[in-house]
Amino acid sequence: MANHLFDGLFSNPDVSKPLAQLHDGRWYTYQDALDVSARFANVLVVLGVQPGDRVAVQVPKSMEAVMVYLACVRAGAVFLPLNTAYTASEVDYFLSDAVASLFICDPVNADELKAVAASNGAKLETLGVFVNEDISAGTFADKGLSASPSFENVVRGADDLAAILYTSGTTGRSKGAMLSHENLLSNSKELCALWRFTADDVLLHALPIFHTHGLFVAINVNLIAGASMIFLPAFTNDAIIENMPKATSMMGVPTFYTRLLGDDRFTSELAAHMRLFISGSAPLLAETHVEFEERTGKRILERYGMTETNMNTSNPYDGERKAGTVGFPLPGVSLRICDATTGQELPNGEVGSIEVKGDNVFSGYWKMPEKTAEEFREDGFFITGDLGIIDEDGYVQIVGRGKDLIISGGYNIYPKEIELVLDEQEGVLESAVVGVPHPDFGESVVGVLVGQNNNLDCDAIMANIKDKMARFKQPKLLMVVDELPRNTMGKVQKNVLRETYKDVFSE
Ligand code: MLC
Ligand code: AMP
Repeated sequence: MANHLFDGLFSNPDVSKPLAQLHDGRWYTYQDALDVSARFANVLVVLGVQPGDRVAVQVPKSMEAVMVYLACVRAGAVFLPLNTAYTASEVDYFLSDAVASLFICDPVNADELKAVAASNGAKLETLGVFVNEDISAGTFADKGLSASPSFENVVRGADDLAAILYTSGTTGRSKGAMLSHENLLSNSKELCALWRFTADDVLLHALPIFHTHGLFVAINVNLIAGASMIFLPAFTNDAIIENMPKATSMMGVPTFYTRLLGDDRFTSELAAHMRLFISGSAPLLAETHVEFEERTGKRILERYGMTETNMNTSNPYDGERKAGTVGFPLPGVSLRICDATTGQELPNGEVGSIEVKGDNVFSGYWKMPEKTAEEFREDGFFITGDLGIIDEDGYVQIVGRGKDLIISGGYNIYPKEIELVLDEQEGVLESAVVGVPHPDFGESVVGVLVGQNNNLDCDAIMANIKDKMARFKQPKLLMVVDELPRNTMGKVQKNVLRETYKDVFSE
């Protein structure tokens, strides 16, 4: 019986092929993936998960975690991955908003998260990994070992929900982007063809798997191609340099590339056999593109996407990969540049709001019909919040953001969420959060505070916000000022703050 996404992902007939080489020396074949995801799907059913139920998952990167994703697809459940850096209070919001029926977490965090799951009516399971029987006893993975390796997939059509991925918003409240089977499948099929992935590829996988890039772009493309991955627990220069000789391709955020360029062991000899380096999730500086080519003789292929839309554009595989651009709209994606206020389409060469439409675009935000309506035009185009132009050769260039967003090392941070927490701190009258250039993360967070009196204790504030938000969102620097710059309407001039603090991380 048809399960739209699963059938599309596993259309490669050679099940004996390796799917992933793990850092602990284990291998997963495609047959292993079929067996383990079936076992896990059976466990989901035993735990009472019904088609359409949300299964929230916050676990360290592992193949078992990938199998939970596939098991959810097979069981018709909605997969809801969560950044491992989220604190208990952040997890609480996601479980409650999504009304998750099951929450799978890291055994290490189970004690802390037990109450959070219980108060939201979600069953709690710990994932466990197959590598060590002692630590896996009683876990979800352990239950999988005694379940059947065959499972009749739940029938799911193109429009059925496959996943909800939360993205923060300008109001400070995270929104769940609802992604259907077809949103995910159509996009990975296009990318697989465009980037020429085949069963001969070996992808160096060092991205986290709780976001679109590492999960849907990397893993789905790999599965459709019938390719293999070297599945690393996280990005480090050491791991990449050690494993590159066995790989053909890599996907990364710009920080991966700047870190590698800062390492003398990353040479043209090391990269000579590599077929493809792809970058996305944040702007790749044109100078990084140029430096990379000078070092390796390879041109990084930059593409542009977002959680709500999967991938929208890509530089070409064969043609000119133009530095500082994100290439052309993917086949099946309509992209236009519009006047942000009137919605009027603008001619090429003019800066405006980037809007997209296609099978890749999500259906809306979970339980937020009004927010959804605000971000779609009447003719179905989604307003990305990014500002761009289409150049004379048809390449899309992102020139800024209409939304107040910071992208740090590929992670999105909405200032409002941080400001709300800073404003609550003792002695703080008001705050403004901006992103400024950072040599490693591209952009980094600076919090600018106005105190009720003259003795704000920034160290105490940093200590106090530790448990309130994920580490990557916390300001890397707090500055105290007498007053925030404002325009005549009273609005904080963030451009002035960005200019004032633009060199704080490079000095
Ligand atoms: C880690 N830290 C960060 C950070 N990552 N701070 C700000 N921004 C980040 N991205 C914190 C750590 O907690 C640590 O805090 C300190 O900064 C230094 O950490 P590190 O050891 O140097 O970082 P590392 O663990 O190596 O991680 C850096 C990274 C990682 C770049 C490898 O952030 C990463 O994998 N990013 C990829 C994000 C991603 O996949 N984005 C895709 C989104 S999908 P302390 O406690 O030491 O002070 C999307 C759509 C699309 O955007 O188009 O793809
Ligand atoms: P996210 O919500 O985490 O999916 O992040 C999506 C945002 O990342 C987009 O709206 C863009 O602002 C940004 N982004 C993704 N890819 C690129 C890129 N290649 N260049 C510039 N910005 C990008």
